Amino acid sequence: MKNVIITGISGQDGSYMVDYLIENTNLNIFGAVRRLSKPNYFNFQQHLNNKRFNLVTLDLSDSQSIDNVVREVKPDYFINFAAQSFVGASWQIPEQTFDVDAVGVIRCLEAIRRHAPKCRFYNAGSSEEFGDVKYCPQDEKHPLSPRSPYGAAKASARHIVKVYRESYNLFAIQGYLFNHESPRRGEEFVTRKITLGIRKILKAIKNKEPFAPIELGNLDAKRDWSHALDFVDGVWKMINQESPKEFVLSSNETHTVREFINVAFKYANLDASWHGNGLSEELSVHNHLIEEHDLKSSVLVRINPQFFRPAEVDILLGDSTLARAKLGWQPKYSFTDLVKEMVESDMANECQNT
Ligand code: GDR
Repeated sequence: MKNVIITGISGQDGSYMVDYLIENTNLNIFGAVRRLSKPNYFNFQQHLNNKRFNLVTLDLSDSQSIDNVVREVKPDYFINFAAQSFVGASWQIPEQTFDVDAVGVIRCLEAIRRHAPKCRFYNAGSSEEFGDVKYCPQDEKHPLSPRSPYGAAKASARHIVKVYRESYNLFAIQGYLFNHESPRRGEEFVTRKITLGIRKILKAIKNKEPFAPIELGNLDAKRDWSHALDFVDGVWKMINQESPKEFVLSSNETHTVREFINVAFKYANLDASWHGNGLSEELSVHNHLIEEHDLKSSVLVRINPQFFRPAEVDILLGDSTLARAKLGWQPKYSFTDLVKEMVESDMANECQNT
């Protein structure tokens, strides 16, 4: 039986990849987590008793831990979803971001080169590598021009993956993944911050309590959002090609943060409208609802300059034509399906791990 190492399994992509491979393959899965004083098994607890699932400790900032696991497991596949993945934080912790997201990839490649040179390696790449984009939509030929320490680290990782691929003849690739979300998305990312904020507001309304608005930064940023479930399928197809080619995975649509908010509030059945401009822009509940529900507050969303970034990627719009044609990859979720699922999941799960 073949072995796969997946890192980052407590997070969104790693945990969905475990689900996907348990369901669709007979691989032995070595799910890697970093040692934490308070372990976080929430997203993969459903597999803990599965004979095909093995939990291993591995830290991208520690080459010994990677070397040990790769030497023992001799993987056929290594899928690296571990990262400091929050762009906003990468200005506060630039060295740690670079160490984990770029140098950590060298550590994985070195271990593979020494102990499992036939192993297929996938590293999570990002549309953030395109940065201040030169043309729309962005395809595989778009130049790398990152705007954040995170984007710079991922672009460096891309170069080192190519260097190892060519120097040692490794099957090593880094896809270009545009934004991808789900009910398992981390709380600090804008989509989940919005859907969790809606949950809090609805709860307050139900309990006839006042509520605090959701505070956000740049509402004009445009992103190409997909469902993470579609992307783990794309990554699995990418790592199983005959030759190591790197593809864009994207929905091929772009929406502003403001549009995401509008659709999310629609699915929460809260009639609302925007007022004001710039830093004073606010989303408020419609007057008829204030009277009907005897609301104690009315502002749902407000701008907080704290959430603006030192440098922003204004627009991302992917072109995944090649992945669709060459891998036969076809995403199943639309933008509205995604927003609906996230809103409904947070409304239903009042006592999740958040
Ligand atoms: P992003 O995701 O940086 O695109 O990276 P994020 O959800 O953090 O931001 C998307 C856009 O929303 C704007 N924004 C806010 N963002 C956050 N987090 N919080 C806010 O309050 C807020 N207000 C506005 C941001 O400025 C930005 O323009 C994600 C990550 O998953 C990366 O790891 C991945 O590589 C890329 O997607 C593709």
